[in-house]
Amino acid sequence: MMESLDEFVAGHRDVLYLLLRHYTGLGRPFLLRSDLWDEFLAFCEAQGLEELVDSPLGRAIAGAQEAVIEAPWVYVALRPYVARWRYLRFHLEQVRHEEIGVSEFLAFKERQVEAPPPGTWVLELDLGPFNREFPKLHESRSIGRGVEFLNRRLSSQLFDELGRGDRRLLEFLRVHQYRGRQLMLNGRIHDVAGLRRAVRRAEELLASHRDDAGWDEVGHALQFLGFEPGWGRTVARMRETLGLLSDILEAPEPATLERFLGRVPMIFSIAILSPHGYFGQANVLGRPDTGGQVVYILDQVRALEREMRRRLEEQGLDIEPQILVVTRLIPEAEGTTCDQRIEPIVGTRNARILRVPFRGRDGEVIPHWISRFQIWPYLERFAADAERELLAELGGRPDLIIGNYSDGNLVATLLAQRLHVTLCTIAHALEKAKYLYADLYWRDNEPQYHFACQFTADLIAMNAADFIITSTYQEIAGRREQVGQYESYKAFTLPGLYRVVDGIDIFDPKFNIVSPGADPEVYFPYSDETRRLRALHPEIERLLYEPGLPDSRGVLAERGRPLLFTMARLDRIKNITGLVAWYAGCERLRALADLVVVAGHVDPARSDDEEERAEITRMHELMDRHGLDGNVRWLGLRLEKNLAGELYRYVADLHGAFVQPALFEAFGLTVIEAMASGLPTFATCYGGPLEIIEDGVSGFHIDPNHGERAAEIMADFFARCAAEPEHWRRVSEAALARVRARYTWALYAERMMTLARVYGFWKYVTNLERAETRRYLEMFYALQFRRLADFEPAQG
Ligand code: UDP
Ligand code: LCN
Repeated sequence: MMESLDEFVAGHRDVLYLLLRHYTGLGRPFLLRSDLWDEFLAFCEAQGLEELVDSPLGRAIAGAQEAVIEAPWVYVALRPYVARWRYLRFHLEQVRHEEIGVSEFLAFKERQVEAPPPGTWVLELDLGPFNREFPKLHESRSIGRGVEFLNRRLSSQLFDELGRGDRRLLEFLRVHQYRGRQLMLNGRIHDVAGLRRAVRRAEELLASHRDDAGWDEVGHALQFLGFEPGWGRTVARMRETLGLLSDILEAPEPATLERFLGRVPMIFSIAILSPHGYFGQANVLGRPDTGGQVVYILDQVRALEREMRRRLEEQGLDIEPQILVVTRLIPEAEGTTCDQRIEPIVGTRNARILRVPFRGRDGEVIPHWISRFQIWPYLERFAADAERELLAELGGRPDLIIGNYSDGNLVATLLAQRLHVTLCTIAHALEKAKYLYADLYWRDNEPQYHFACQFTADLIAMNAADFIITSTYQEIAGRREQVGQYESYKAFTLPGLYRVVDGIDIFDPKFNIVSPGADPEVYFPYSDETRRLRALHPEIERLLYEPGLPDSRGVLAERGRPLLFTMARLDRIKNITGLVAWYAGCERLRALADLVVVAGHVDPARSDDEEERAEITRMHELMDRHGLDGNVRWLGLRLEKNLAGELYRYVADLHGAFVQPALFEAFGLTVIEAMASGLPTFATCYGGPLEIIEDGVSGFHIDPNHGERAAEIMADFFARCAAEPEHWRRVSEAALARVRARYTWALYAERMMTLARVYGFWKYVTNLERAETRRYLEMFYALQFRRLADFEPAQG
């Protein structure tokens, strides 16, 4: 691309000059991708140069992510392909350009915000050097399939080249214990030759036993050969597991290795960290900060416990798996259970929520809820207190630590480092991708959002993690036109604080896509008559149609019309007010369907969140201005999930649809809930929904920046369904099929348990420990994070 651009520019200096003049003439220091492209099209049209669109210059601009302008210079960040970056600068007067480094680009960007005195030394964060020797994926389409790659690369490297892999494997099989009870191998096997012999003898011995015989029958003889429990509940299973090991010792193959490791009893207890919110099982959803993450974790826990139990059962171990969700204890719990230290998790046998309070400087317990943007000063102390309580509650170290969101990931990092446990992190949402220029103007945002602190924590955790779970590919690497959420941490700057020149490598095999599901007990198809909760219909009808219902506004004038349904927290980013405005502005859509909004509170006095209050006011304004009360029903309530599940299905009965209009949605659980209920769904093209829905097949993408068009797409759908009822059914069926194939908790748990074992194994047998990186991150934590986290938190 560069060569053809150079060549083109050399032959068209006049065109380049005019274009640069056009850009600089706009008088804006920063141009985003869409600005660059729209202005380019406008320029081509004005100059009568439409053919430029398909020239090397046009292609370069199509791949430009942003430009920084200070005449006569125009600096451009190009992303010609997913996850590949180049930086160029153009000089207007000299009509020339050259490639520059990322550091230079960022320094130029900083200058537009706050110019440091000349010669100021700027801290640059660069993780590149640590990763140089480390195996990396090469192709962007492989991103997010880290474990496959690791297994392939490292199994051949370990067993072929180094020739000492089988020795390490032997050592690894000897370390497994549960509360002092030896598992897998005992001390009778001393070396690899001994292991091979023992496996052969065990296979011979088991050949003469019934398939369904258990350890009580063969255990004694196996122990004599050097084996301990863990190989299987039945002889058939033991034979299979020994067969896998024997294949690996013969010629290691990645798939066999993964299957074998999947059977090794390594994970008996898990600690899941989610410190910030109201974390509970009732009355917490929809509060500021507690949305999908809580739903995700509770469903995840149920699925993981089931999978852990299934595996232990198959391995022949009667061990009760333990999962603890560690969160904050909030004494002023406002009707929730968040002031209780321990709460058993419904739908599990043994999983619990463990709550540990935040403490202030003098050790005093912090009684009130604190926004997730303000909690940073408390986390280090919380990690230390949580560690103590966790160890006591579990009776030892967990075998896996999973962090959630920026705060949970940081605490999980601190714990995993201290306890030497495998660390998995899950972002849920990286705020950097949500708020435009949150990095560049960090100083302005500091009092309300403390983004500098949050991004610093994110960098530390994502680099410390042994593996990272993401819900979609786009979360890591975006797509052709859009930067991935993790990718946006590769290079950015916080002017006056530090500059990140290589913050994360998304080609690192630590990244794995493991998508969540929707609870199948709650979100099932509207056509599943026998399971339907029809008893809830009178309540649903009251919610939808009853005049004067508390916490509601608007009364739908006519019953039985198709409903356009949306449900979300009332954050600005969720763009619920945007949807109401599009609806208001589209007569055709208003004529075809009514709008039902479940979000926030109708009475602003009931909200303790600044952003939410502003959205509530805007909702009322829109309803007043456009006279929406007969067409829009706004419920300022949190729906209990069974009620929400039946509401999705009720809307499906009326051949309605679900809308997720967010400006950006990291994943979007409501999207898969709606689809799992069989509701055709319209969802934002920014973030996860883009990948969940196949546009025009299993739902529709809408662009929140082009609301009129989005409303037209919805109106077209309803118009077509009115004329051709089969259309609704086709989309509904495709939505159901999509969720069944890709988004289930059973798939999730199976994958997660395999990953935990595989990364645990590689961490043990190779240098995945990455001690150098860890030390560098510790320094960054101590010298940078701590300073940023030393503030007096605002309340509310
Ligand atoms: N939710 C709910 N009742 C409500 C509002 C939301 O049960 O009144 C649930 C919704 O069903 C979904 C979650 O809250 O499971 C929201 O998750 P999502 O990923 O859509 O958004 P987030 O809030 O995490 O940004
Ligand atoms: C946070 C979000 O913003 C949503 O997009 C996700 O669906 C949710 O967490 C669960 O991961």
